[in-house]
Amino acid sequence: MSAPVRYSYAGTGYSPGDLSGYAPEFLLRLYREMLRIRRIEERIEARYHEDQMKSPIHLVIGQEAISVGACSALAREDAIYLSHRTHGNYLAKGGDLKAMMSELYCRKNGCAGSVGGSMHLFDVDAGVAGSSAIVAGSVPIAVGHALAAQQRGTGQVVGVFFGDAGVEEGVFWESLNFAVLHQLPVLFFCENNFYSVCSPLTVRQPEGVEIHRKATAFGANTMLVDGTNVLRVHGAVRSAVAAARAGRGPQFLELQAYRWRGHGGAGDDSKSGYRSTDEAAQWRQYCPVAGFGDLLRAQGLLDPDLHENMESGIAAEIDAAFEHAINSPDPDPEEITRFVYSP
Ligand SMILES: Cc1ncc(C[n+]2csc(CCOP(=O)(O)OP(=O)(O)O)c2C)c(N)n1
Repeated sequence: MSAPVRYSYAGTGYSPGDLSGYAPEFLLRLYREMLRIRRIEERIEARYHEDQMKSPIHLVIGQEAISVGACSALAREDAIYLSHRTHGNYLAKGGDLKAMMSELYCRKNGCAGSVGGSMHLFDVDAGVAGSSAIVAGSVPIAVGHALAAQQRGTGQVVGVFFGDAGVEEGVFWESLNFAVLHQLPVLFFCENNFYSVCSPLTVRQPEGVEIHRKATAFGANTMLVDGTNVLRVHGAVRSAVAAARAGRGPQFLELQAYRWRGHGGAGDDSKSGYRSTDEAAQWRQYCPVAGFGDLLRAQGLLDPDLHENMESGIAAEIDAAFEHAINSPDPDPEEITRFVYSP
């Protein structure tokens, strides 16, 4: 394999020991949530060519264990901020699917009133406090939210998701420094999928430099986590949440997984040449959803009937969400400039 990935810790696979200490209902919930995200993404992808979803999209297939593992360790009152690759984290935190689909179809009742699209999902009730298409743009906002939580003594922790390119923005390091200085209750979730659009980490960062180690040098508590294993993610985030809530300051987690689809839009981009088909095939062996399902089956926790039941329930929910979005009204033309600021 021609590997641009220099220090992969991901793809360790699932093992029976991972399950110990977890209730079967919780394990099945994690599996169902990952499966649900995968099926929603597949449906979006399958219908994107119809050109009715008037929003750019960034699919999260391959990274579901990060969304579900992290959000299952957060309380509903905790807040998260997202990057442009929003769907998995929004859904895992409890964001409303119908409102998300209406937003992708640019309908009036979309979660951002049709003016945001896929890169600007939010659901305040579920703690999805905001998202930004500007790389690392959400990071200082999340840190500000954590400062407010600390000053008000709300007990809330704030998580912010960003990709490996997020740490190539100055504002990220300024924000991390400020968070460490003030020991803020903020969790930095760096979803390292090894690419920024078509550029691998190898052409962007010096050899031998690991992202989490740079964050350690800034004084943050850091962890390197296999982001293809939902239980490793959950366990790491649970301890990070406990530390942040106990006043031990910001926690930085580098979560490694692989983006299976192209950077944006629908479909596989493996023929475009910036990464090898071998590399993509290697990573597919560590499917976060199938790997966990196989383990649950091997341990007698998931049988064909239960699986079929999950699949049909998810399919019905997706059908209803698409129908809701497609049949919802367009925004009023006179509203189009409502939030536009022009001096
Ligand atoms: C400040 C800024 N610079 C450049 C871009 C263009 N851009 C959009 S997504 C992206 C790559 C993001 O990669 P990463 O943060 O690793 O997230 P991923 O897409 O891999 O999830 C870039 C460079 C942007 N949106 N904002």
